[in-house]
Amino acid sequence: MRERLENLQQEALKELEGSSTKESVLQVKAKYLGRKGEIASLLKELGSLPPEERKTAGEAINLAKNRLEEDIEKLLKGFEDKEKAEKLSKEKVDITLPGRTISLGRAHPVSQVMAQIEEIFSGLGFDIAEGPEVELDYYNFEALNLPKNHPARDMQDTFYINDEVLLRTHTSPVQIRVMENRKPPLRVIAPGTVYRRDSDITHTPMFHQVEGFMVDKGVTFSNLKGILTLFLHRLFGENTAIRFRPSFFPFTEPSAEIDIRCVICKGSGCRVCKGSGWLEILGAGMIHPEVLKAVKYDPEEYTGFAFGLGIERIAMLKFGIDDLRLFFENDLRFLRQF
Ligand code: 2U9
Repeated sequence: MRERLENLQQEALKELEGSSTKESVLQVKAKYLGRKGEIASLLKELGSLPPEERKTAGEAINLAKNRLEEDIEKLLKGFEDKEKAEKLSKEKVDITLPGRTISLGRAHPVSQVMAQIEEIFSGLGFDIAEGPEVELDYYNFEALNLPKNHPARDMQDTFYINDEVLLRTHTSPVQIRVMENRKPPLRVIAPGTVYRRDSDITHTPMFHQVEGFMVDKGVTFSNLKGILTLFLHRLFGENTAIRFRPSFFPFTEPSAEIDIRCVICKGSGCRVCKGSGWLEILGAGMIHPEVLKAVKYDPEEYTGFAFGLGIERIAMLKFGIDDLRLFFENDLRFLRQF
């Protein structure tokens, strides 16, 4: 037994010396120290020795086992340290390199104007409401006093998904949904993206609007004038001259268009205001009784005004931008200016 143990130890050491990889050391480990390995089978044979020899033989085997384990662990640790050192040297970073600068973004001019308009109306007690961009024909047209055969529903202007579903052409459907779900008094604005089949120098198929309305008992055209004058003064400056002109919209009666004195030429006439000295900024009017009926409000009890404006147009005037397409080209040289 002693001789076999010594041979086994020598053999194991020789095999370890010849092991140049972690895998081959692990193979040696399994061969000698594994559950069915050489040492284990020697230990099993202890039972067949005379009882007086068992103790010393057992101690010798355990001693050999421990030495072998130590040798193997030392070798394995060596391989692991080497692997780690190789990995670290590959991952070395040059801490003297300058760091990457964080480039700061900013809000798109359309978003900036939108935020400013929201702030003004929030200050006047208006809530902000949102709704789906893919809308039902009913909310986009029917409930707004635009029945199926109405000329203002011109098919050319609307992206239809099917007979009843479309991309909203204005944010008015948001306001219909609000009125369906809430009772007056109501003061709400609906900012958002809208879609029209229009594309030329002054029109893009997607643009942004803010619409708003106020409904209560006894709301009059004076309230409309007061709120919208205050709004335009806050947006364009207290000294901006404003005029109201009669107009027509199917969803308001009476209706008006509201102009401000041209911000470019201050009224003397230029290319932007087409020589008139005035810029059309807002559409508005008293909400049509048919619209109030559609949301089950009694037009004898409640009245209200509504208005709408295009954000890109306001942004162009505020920032002096002369080409609508610049908003949608994502050119950083343009966007960094605001
Ligand atoms: C409800 C009832 C009435 C919203 C209104 C306008 C007039 C208007 C245009 C301005 C430029 C749209 O972006 S634009 O092309 N809007 O002139 N909008 S009154 O009237 C409503 C809205 C909702 C329930």
